[in-house]
Amino acid sequence: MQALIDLRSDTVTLPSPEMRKAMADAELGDDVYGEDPTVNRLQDLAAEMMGKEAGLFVASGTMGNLVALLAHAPRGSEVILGDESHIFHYEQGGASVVGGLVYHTIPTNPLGDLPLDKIAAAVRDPSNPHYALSGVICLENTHNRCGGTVLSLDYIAQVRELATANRVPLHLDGARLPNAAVALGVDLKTAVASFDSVQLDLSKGLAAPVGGVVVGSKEFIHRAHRARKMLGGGMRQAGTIAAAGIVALEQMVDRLAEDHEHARLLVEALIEMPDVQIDPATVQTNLIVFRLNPERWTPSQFITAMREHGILLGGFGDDRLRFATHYGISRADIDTTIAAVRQVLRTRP
Ligand code: TLP
Repeated sequence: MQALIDLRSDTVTLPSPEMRKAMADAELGDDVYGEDPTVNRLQDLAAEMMGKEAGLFVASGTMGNLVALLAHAPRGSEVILGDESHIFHYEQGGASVVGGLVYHTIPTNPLGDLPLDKIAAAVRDPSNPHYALSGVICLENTHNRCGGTVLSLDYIAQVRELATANRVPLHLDGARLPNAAVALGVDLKTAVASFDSVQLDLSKGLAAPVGGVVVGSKEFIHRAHRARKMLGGGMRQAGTIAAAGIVALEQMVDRLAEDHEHARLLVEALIEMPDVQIDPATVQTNLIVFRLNPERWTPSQFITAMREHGILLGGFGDDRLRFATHYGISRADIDTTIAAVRQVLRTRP
């Protein structure tokens, strides 16, 4: 049987041979005592690459965002974030459940940015006792549900100004920050210079098997570290997996350009096809979010038909579908996918 071409997500990536070797050879200790040299090395490397004082290894992107929100925002304060953000949609309201925080959502523009006037209006007047305090503002780069779109440095700088003027910290859900940096043609440090804290996933496009890193000031990381322990994220000999994270940061960032090129080739073919509805302006990195003519296809019919051709793709539970290109996908896989989409769409004359 032919192997499946799995375009559901970049989370399906398997570790590179270099990662497997680094994992086998990793020097280990008990990280709850702060004694795992490999975890410490990963945390220092992540902090250095993102130009922050300190880093923290976390089990997942969800845990990274949660510890960051808990570290920034006092109980009862508000998390200002987009209504299309991953934190709002897919993280089970963790900041409310665990931290007593309130989500204050703002409408998201189609390319993933939040209107500046809406952010400004969401920030509360701290002198008025009717209001909750504003605890943290969150952006997402690249933006998942908007199709892997990239926020410009200029836009981010404007949000920074607003956050500074209102003394509210600014957090980045940078699950796919490396994709954003590659698309912008800047290093990670430049891409996150405006943020107080960042959560970056090692297990998406960078292909490490598990985990992410959170970076920020020493004081912030101290609080995030306490929150991680409360959540059960003290992982003992975690160097076994952190070792792959080091390889991910050192070797896997630049190659993301290849995934972006594959996405571009795929979208160029898709826009020519009948029944496919897609705004090519949203395809800026490795994600392709699109719709099909609803009179002819439901998303689940299309997913099933593609699976019969050995190709997996995902959806958002509404009328949108998603292809994600990644480390496990070759140029030949893209050609096979294009041919399969053509064939499947032809089955409805
Ligand atoms: N995204 C996953 C699914 O949860 C949807 C995916 O396949 O795209 N922030 C962003 C922007 C994300 O896209 C994700 C994962 C996370 C955070 C959470 O990361 P994990 O899955 O490691 O908890």
